[in-house]
Amino acid sequence: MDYQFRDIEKKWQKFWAENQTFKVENSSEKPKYYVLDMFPYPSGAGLHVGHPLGYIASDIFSRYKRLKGFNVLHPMGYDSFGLPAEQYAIQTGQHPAITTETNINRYREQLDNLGFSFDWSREVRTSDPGYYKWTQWIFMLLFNSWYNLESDKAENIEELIKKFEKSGSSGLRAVCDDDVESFSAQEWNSKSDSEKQKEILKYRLTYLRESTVNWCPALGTVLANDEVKDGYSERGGHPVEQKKMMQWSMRITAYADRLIQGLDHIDWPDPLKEMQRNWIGKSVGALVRFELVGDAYIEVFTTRVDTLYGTTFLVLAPENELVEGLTTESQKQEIQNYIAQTKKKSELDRMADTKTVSGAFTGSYAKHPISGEAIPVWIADYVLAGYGTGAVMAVPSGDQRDWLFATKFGLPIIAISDAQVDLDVQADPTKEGVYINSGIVNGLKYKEATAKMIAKLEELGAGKAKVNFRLRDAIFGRQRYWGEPVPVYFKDGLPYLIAQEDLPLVLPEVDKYLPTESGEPPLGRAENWKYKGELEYELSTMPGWAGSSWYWYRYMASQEDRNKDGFAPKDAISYWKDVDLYIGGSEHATGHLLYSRFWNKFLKDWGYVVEEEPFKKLINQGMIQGRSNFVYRIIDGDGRGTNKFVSYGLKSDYTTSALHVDVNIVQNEILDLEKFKDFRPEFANAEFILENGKYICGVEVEKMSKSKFNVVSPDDIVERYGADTLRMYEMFLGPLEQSKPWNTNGIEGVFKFLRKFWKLAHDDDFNFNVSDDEPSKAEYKALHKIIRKVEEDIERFSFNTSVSSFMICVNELTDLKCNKRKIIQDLVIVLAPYAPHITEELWTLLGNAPGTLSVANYPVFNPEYLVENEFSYPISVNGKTRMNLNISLSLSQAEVEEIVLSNEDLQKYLEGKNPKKIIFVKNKIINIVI
Ligand code: ANZ
Repeated sequence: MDYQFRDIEKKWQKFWAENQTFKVENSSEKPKYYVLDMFPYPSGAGLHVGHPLGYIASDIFSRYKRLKGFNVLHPMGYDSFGLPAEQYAIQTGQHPAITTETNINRYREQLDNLGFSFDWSREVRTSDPGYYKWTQWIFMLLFNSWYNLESDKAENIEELIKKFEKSGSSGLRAVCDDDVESFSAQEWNSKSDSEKQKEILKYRLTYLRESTVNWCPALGTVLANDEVKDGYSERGGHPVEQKKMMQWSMRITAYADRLIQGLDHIDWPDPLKEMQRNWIGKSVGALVRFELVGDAYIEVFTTRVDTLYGTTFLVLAPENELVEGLTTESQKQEIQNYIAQTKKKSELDRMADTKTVSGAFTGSYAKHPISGEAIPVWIADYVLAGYGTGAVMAVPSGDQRDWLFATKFGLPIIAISDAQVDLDVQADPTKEGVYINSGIVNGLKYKEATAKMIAKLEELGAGKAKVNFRLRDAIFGRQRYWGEPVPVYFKDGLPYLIAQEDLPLVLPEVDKYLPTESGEPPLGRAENWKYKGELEYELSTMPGWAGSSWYWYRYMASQEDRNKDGFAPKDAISYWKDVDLYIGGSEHATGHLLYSRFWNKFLKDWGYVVEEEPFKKLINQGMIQGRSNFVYRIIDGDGRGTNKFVSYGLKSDYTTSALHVDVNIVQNEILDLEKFKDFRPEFANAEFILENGKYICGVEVEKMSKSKFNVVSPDDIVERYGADTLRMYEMFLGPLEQSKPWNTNGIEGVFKFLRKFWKLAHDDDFNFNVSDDEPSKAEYKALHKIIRKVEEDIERFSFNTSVSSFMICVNELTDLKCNKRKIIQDLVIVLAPYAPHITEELWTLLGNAPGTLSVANYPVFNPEYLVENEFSYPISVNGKTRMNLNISLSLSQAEVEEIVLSNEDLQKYLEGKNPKKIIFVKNKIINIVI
């Protein structure tokens, strides 16, 4: 039989599903390996060819690991709470659960078509009450926890209460709100219950507090910082404003240091780690107090306490509480005007603007803590209310914005470094010079000056060392319907947890998915929805990141013991421990990937999980961009579109406007005119100016999106060429991490390769035909080359390079007319991770039991088949070994040099230079001197 991919693929997909081939156990003699994909939000549009890229890579890796003798957990599920289903519900009235179910079914069908080896029995859906029961449970655990800086971990809130009862707040080192009280045990014990609750709330790891939030009126909800881009919502592009609201927050800042430290122990892409480091933004500096009249003072956070003598004014954020009291009568109007003006700007605008400064003088002065000089106090919007103390000591000779400000308002500028000759240019005393005009630190260098200044401030009680983080506590509430209800009710205005037995707190039915008339979230519409029939529930729901911050643990529970011990069975957690390989998009760098690490550390503190970091290795797959096609409509003299189109090569003779055309009716840039007329019926009678009888379309690379008509569905490709071809082709497009445009033009090549592979084991009449003869040396060589190559490639996640090697191998074997069982059987195993269907079919044709291919043994590479004419040379550049290359011993020095110098991986070490000399010792070493 010829290669009947449709029948073969359907047959095996059915077999795998019926036999639960990829169902995995939570215990095994084999070592464990956990491969995780970022689970999708099931959108209405279904999958396009870009979505499965990461899934294909992770599936290849999972299948490969099974062949290598690992017990592999490779699950899939759905992040199924979210805005689109809710927006659709608002428009149509259809319950988001129904939309979600439909979309999930479509996703599942599409995923099944691609032959993934997921253990579907472990599927999770974040919107399923059986799942979100545990999301709510984790929320409750956070509510019942506080962060003890002494033990550097989260602890039971009961322990804190015991401490209060025994010794009050003295000696306590906790992460908490700024406004916590100090009290003795006696004072604590005499507080009323609600007074106690109020105080404890300031310590809980999830708490309710008035905070400034990103409010998006058009979406009717609060957005997280990473969901806002340049003052607009990432979804939908609606304006976002700053608003104060009572909000649930998560004290992620308690984990700031551990989140930074943990990055050193995980194998993630460096740019991604750097993004997290910047987002957390650790700053080592000091707090310094500038006294005002009476007991009052302004406290600033500075990373440059060494520049204290260069301080010529203080600047407060316009929102700083001290502003009102500091403003003198004569400055009142000016300050009010300025505050009104800054209200319009978002925090992002304020941070982004480094060129212009504006501000106003309060009329008051503060006292320099060491020199005692009077320092004027200003307000300006370049100082942010939510960072540090919301106040800065301005050092115009050290900081660019302070300098701009001083210049604009005629404030003094004091040089503080002897290297600072020209005051227009900020000299950096950390790098050069010694201090001048700086009292106690004159003549010192940066390090000593910083230490001396802090010591002096401590002595005076006017300051201390302080580490600050840019990271803020994470807002944990949305005024929307389609999310997890927060398991909290209110009594006397204070929040309390519902009882654990009452979990899950199920989403109530509502008549509409909109806020109530009085502006309450949609849950406010639910009728008779009260705790114990009388107490008000919290009406906001959890944010999108709640359900995805722990889902990889839920997969550890096999279907049978889903609710054995809690969110996942203890023995399963101690067996699977963490995710060995996580593949997903880089857009989650500071959202999902940070929140997940936070919850993981928290669960670890409680002993519910065993590893400090959840994802050992992470790879970001690149985006598959769309390849858009265009037709060119001729514009007449009045600028109006005519009913005429000109082919790409002739368009320069006309004025034209480019229109997107559905890429599915274009092949090799040639437009199918009949289909075009169906696609745009308004042009059914259009005239086409052709070149060589054809209409050629223009091409551009853009984001893949419906509106650009460049979406390629995997279903169409699978229908035409099969899933095995699609899988290999997606890998063939280029390195996994790189973004690349989709281009169907090369897919035939991959399809032909698979046919050729099929043909190896079949005669000219397509009868299955393999020989039991002993293979020749050349045949063994071809096989062992590919065994080694694929192993090396997969181990370093270089999937694209394997595909071309497979092609070379099959060509070699075809030339050798090889149909030897021993060769084909091993080749089938090596190719199985990439093309699982065709290989399963051949595996059974070879006489093996159906379904056993997935647990076959990966063939062992035997270097003897390659030795006689190859040597693995260590390649050095300027004496430093950079890599090993296998090179035939029969080649001349010139040929060897050519191979070495054209090696892609070596280029970065050559730094674009022409080698001065190449030292070549046959059978030993190659050293390149640059
Ligand atoms: C004096 C100084 C002198 C500063 C100098 C810098 C250079 P990072 O590294 O981001 O933590 N700052 C403090 N709080 C601020 C706020 N709420 N809004 C805007 N700026 C603020 O930066 C800390 C530095 O940023 C602090 O050190 C402070 O200015 C400023 F030559 O103090 B510096």
